[in-house]
Amino acid sequence: MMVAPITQNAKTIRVALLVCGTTIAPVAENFGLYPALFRTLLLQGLDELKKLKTVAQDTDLYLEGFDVREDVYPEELNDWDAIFISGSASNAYDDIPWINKLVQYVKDIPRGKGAPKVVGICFGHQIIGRAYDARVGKNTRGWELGWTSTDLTEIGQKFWRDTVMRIQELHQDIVHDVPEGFTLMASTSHTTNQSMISNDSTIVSVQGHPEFTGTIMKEFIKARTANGTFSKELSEASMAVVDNPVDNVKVAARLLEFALTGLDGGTF
Ligand SMILES: *[C@@H]1O[C@H](CO)[C@@H](O)[C@H](O)[C@H]1NC(C)=O
Ligand SMILES: *[C@@H]1O[C@H](CO)[C@@H](O)[C@H](O)[C@H]1NC(C)=O
Ligand SMILES: CC(=O)N[C@H]1CO[C@H](CO)[C@@H](O)[C@@H]1O
Repeated sequence: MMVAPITQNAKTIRVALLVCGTTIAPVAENFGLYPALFRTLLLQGLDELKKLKTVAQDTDLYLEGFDVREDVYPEELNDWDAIFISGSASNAYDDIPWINKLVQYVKDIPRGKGAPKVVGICFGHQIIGRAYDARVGKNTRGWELGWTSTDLTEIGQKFWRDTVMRIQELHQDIVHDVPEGFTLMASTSHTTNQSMISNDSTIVSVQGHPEFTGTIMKEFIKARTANGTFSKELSEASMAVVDNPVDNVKVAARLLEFALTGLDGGTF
């Protein structure tokens, strides 16, 4: 693990990624593990913010992964602009030590000025749900898989600056409630709670995977169809639309902007 070269340089956006799982071999070989996927995504988001002139042209991104399954966490929370929580093949509701510790860690992250923003992706979204006392569990509708257009709520439209969020999905677990003090931002008919924001604008979560492209998604579909996780029908239906356009870069840009300002900055 690299040591964080944290500087006082305000032009570096600092993201600590809590790594909760691994990608599958064909994805790891070609695109890397979660830190590499998130670095690629957020760098694209940063380029978008530069194009929009939301950030200075010499703004940089520093992202470091912390393997929370091995009990590795950032040392100093205030070193970071945002704490991202990754996806995982584990169940967010399982009563096992590393997951229980992660839930407690998320609960304990301070929520004031100067504290890092918190961003949960897929499993990370569910960990945030659990940390704030929502019920988390399996969806009776089964897997939501591949390219999906999620409908944005009024607050979601303001935050994500669109009417839909098109994103790759890979989950059967869901957050059953919107926790108290949070607002729903996106829904599908399969999964109501696709994205949430805390009312104090310090925590945002997304059920889908902005770090997955269609190419990456295809590898997951192939591997998990081969091992019997996905039926042939589900696999074929997902493969048919897997290359549809997604909003990954826009989502990344908004998450970085959120990391820098949240609502206090008036950019909501
Ligand atoms: C959070 O915001 C939502 C939407 O604005 C509101 O319905 C809800 O009552 C708020 N919750 C709390 C605890 O303030
Ligand atoms: C199928 O593979 C995935 C990893 O791609 C793994 O998480 C899952 O447990 C496997 N399922 C079965 C039934 O082997
Ligand atoms: C507030 C809200 O929309 N809650 C929903 C979250 O998702 C579950 C399961 O899909 C719904 O039953 C809740 O109504």
